[in-house]
Amino acid sequence: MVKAVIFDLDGVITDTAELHYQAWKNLANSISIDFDREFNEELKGISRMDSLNKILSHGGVEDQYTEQEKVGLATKKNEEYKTLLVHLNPENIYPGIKELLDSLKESKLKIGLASASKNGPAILEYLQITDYFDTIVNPDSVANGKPAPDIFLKAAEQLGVSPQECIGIEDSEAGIEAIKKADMFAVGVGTTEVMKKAGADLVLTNTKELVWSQLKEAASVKIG
Ligand code: B16
Ligand code: MG
Repeated sequence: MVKAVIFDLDGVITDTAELHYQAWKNLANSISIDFDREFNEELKGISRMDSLNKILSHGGVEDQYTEQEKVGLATKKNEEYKTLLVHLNPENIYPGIKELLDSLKESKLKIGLASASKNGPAILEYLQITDYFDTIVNPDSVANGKPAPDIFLKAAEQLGVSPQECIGIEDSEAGIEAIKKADMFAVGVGTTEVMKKAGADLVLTNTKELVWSQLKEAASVKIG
């Protein structure tokens, strides 16, 4: 039986990818690295420091910065990102998400957040949906980021359910891989080709389609 639903944040609950894009682009351009939307796609679900390392190697300068300098660059990006986050409000919640959260609460399902973002709790506050969540995993508390299963396993542990009783919802390839490695039912929101390739059990093209009765039915084939 499904006992919990574990959400990714960026790209599933709201669109912070555009804000990450703006902040990373400014940072990259300030050190003479080109940065476009296509490259930004590769950073979805990837941690802040891993994102910076990808950007530096994209610019061919990964060996030119000390670890301390890299922390400085990541901090600079995050400071700008945080100034963009303050504009988030409940209108920025993706379609269907609030309805899904309400249905889950009514059906007494547990709700968890498994986001790679250290800004996750602040984003939930801006969106005014913190109270729906029974647990939020601190990404610093797990050894390996997505595509490793750690953050989803930690969410299940914190919720007191087994991974096999969980549905995970993700928009990134790395995230779907993480859910599958955690032995959960994976719902991918995105293009069928990409999500299927990553191993999603159910693919939806829009968050509007995240309807609890349908998720439950799809997952019951595997979870029971
Ligand atoms: P922060 P998710 C991820 O969130 C984003 O997709 C990714 O682009 C970002 O680098 C990462 O969070 C870390 O975010 O810099 O705020 O700690 O998709 O796992 O919810
Ligand atoms: Mg995401």
